[in-house]
Amino acid sequence: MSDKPVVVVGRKLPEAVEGRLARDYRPKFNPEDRVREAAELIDLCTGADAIMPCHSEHLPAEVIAKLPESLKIIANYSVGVDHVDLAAAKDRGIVVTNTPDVLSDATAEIAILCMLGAARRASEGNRLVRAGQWKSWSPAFMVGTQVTGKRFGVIGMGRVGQVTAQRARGFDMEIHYTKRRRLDSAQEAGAIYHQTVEDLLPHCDVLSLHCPATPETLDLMNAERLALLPDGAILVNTARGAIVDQAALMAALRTGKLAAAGLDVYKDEPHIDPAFFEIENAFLLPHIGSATSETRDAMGFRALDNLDAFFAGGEPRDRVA
Ligand code: 8YV
Repeated sequence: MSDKPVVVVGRKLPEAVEGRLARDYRPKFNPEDRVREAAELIDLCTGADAIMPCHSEHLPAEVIAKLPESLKIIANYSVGVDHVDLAAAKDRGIVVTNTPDVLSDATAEIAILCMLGAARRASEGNRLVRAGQWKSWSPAFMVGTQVTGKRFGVIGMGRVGQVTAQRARGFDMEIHYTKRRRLDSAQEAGAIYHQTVEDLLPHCDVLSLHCPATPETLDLMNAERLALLPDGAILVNTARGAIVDQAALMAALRTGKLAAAGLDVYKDEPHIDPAFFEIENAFLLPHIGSATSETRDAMGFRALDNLDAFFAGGEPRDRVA
């Protein structure tokens, strides 16, 4: 009988990642890539030492309470950890890790795509062409918002926020941000700091969200805060759907208070509110912020590095609980 730790693997992972899992652990893979509900997940964890979930596997307190005594670590294949009740894990002495840094570039690319897709009406244009409905051209045709030289605001100037701001500088945008603790001047790289979200919002021609979903940030962008943005602003969300009050966002898009929104994340994914489908000035992507082959591999290796460190008796680099 091998004494390699048993790892429940949440979803189908890249070949190289599954290869390393098979070499160093006794993995319980998910070849069909099904999203497992709580009862099945708990059942699978019987006798397991670790679980490597994605954000699609939900581990609230009631699930964590039913995990077996043998389970010692939740090594997330994600940077966001809002699908795990960290306090409940901590209470049970279960270590939790995530995969920061490795997905910052890929997510920043999607944030810029969302900004440009929203600003330049990419959904509308794409739909029109594909439907064979592009019949004429005129100077007034599909006029959008130019972002070059405008103000780019960031809520949550962490790893992804900083990389995204750097990419926005490529469009000569002036960077504004808010964060609980101000960055040092090297990290700020000329970005203008605002102490509160309310102070920041009037300065954002484009607002990009990069803060985690926590009870404090639930519906952070509500009707009152959306109203503080300049008329015709653009909202970009590649962080978590929970941060935005979707009804308020849709209202702001319908009235034209916001010129457009570029969204990669939603509440209750993948069952997004169908009201979005009718809103022309929303550029919508299906949570693909980190979906590149390089990044998927890197996320798996980072999660495995955390598992390796833990089972070698050390402290995993990315411990969050
Ligand atoms: C991932 C993400 O695709 O890592 C995160 O927090 O939101 C995504 O980019 C997903 O979470 C993988 O589990």
